[in-house]
Amino acid sequence: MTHNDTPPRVLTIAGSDSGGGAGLQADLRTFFACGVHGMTAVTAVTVQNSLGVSGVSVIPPEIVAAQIEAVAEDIGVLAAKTGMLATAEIIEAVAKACDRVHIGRDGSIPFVVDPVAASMHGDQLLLDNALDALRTELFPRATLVTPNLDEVRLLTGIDVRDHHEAREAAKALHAMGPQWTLVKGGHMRDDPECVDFLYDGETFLELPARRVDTRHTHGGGDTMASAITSALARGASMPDAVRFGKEFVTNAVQHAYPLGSGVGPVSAFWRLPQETLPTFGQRG
Ligand code: PXL
Repeated sequence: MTHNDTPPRVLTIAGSDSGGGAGLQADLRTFFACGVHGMTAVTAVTVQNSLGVSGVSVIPPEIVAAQIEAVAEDIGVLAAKTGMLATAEIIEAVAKACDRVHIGRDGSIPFVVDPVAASMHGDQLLLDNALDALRTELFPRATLVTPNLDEVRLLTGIDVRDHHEAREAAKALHAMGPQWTLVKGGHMRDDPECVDFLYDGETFLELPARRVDTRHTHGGGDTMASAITSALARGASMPDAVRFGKEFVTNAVQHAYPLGSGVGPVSAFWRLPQETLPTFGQRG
């Protein structure tokens, strides 16, 4: 590819994190590091810093849908993902817009649904009554769903404590309609291998990775789903895309940096060649 060739185009349907750690800011950073052109359908603006979320303004559902259609019709979308969707009305509008532009399992465009429900500070990013819409409107359209264990509990009622329960949860989620299910084990504190379970309704692929000891993991789920989406846009099979995403996020957690006085973000910078940047001095 020369510098003037159009790269693969990917879309994130997600909320803004003013602190730049998670949400669409993490998605765009990851897309860049994965060599794809990132586009955004903004669902909500959060007022946020490293200490948590102190305000949310939700975008009108028809504006979310219009963003999806505008970029799909002109620029084209090779793969899409969702992050914070905020309300049932937005989820319904996203489902309809995706159908119109063939994003999702019955269209031809891979669709990764990251069922974001809360921040790691426990701030609510999805209204309680929107869980049902997520299950009924988006899961059947998803090529892949990527819940962490907190989201697994909200969606299935299963409180996963070991690998057997993780597999049972993947089966319960798969019955809700996605083509592939990824149950992420990062929140299973006493598993040193952070095993993730990828399930297609028949077989399990188990993906272990080293556990990194850091409290700075803000945006980890967003980063992994974005890396997977980028790989799918580049033509990877689902197992290869998920292996790539797992490797990407493990390195990003390894390079996580402190920010403000709270929780810092995982870093997509690990993939950039540092030596190409000139040194200008430090402003603190
Ligand atoms: O990491 C999940 C997430 C997604 N989107 C937004 C967020 C967060 C976590 O804080 O703020 C906007």
